[in-house]
Amino acid sequence: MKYLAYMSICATLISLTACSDDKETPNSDAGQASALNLDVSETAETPLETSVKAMPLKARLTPIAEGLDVPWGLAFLPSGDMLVTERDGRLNRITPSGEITQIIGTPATLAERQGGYFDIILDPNFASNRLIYLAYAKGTSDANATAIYKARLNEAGTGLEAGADIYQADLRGTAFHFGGRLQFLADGTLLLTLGDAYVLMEEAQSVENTHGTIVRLNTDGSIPSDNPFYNQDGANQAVFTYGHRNAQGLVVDPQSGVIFAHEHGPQGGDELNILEPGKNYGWPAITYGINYDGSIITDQTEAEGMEQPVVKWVPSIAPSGMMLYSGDQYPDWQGDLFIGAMRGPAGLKLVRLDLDADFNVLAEHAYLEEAGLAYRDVVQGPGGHIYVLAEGADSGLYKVSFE
Ligand SMILES: [Ca+2]
Repeated sequence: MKYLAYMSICATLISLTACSDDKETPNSDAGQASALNLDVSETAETPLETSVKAMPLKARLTPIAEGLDVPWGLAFLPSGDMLVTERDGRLNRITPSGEITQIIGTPATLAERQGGYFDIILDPNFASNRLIYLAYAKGTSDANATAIYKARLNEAGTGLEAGADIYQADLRGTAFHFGGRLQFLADGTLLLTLGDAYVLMEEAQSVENTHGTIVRLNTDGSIPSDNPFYNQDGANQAVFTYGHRNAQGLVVDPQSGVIFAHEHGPQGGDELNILEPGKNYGWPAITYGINYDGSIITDQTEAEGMEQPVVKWVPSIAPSGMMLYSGDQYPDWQGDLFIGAMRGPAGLKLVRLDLDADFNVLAEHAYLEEAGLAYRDVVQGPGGHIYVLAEGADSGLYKVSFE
């Protein structure tokens, strides 16, 4: 019941300001010039739930590596070093003390508008095979696609070897809305989010192409024969779910197998969804958002055969990156979702969704709002510590601590 009340309050908060997900970069001048060692009080996003847990109240950012240009994806190596992509086409290995090595042997990318390097993840057997998967924009301004490059990180951690594309989604003609988040399922298959290219929104309702979908692949790029549309005439066999706009966050709960994806709405209407194979998540037939010019995309917010989000953000927060916390550093937060937000000026924050054991959202909390940074990715590191990639006046890799 509390959750229904929250949904109804949100629905009244339609904003007429622009959504940041189509900007090149978020406001870089919002907030404080320095993000270092800020003491920032936690603010509850929703007043409906007063937590009775004793929990840390102050978030602090400690810089690990600064000066990164649109850092996009972060993966921890077993050694404790981190792999960090920069959107304009660099892959770095960064030590815990902040020493940066640019990795060579990486693929050429379309570093334009929202295109470039996106997410990076390690193979589940990385410890023995040293394989990595990089999602990136491939092609030209008018003919490009999100692709996955698979390669072996050399022993020295300085270069990629034996690299090749294992997958390329359908071609589009804009450099917007590429998706680009990667996640493994427990069965060893790989999910990749794919955007609607901004101008191909209607195609998100078709399973005959990959625009506005999330696809499921084997790690050699072949398509699992138990994909939901594998045997449907005319369908693109890789499609796992559809009706998405531009999903930039994807996590899987290793215990239950539940899959969360969030996506940018247009103006208003960002969503968190729970994915199930073959389901239609509605874009653009149903949405809680409107066009940037204030005009209506559709007055429909629900329809038969289309899924409802478990959370919607009106106005938009431009969500990016997502982590399901499981660490011992903050035991009260085990099973909660952390989500980066990039919509300036009010939506520059790290969001924590307090979930119960059945994945109901009990409350939403915001941190680091005064830092003036946009959070592109959030990852749990060794020891249950939390790390973010941030953009703005002090772009970089930060450790977040709560005191
Ligand atoms: Ca939807």
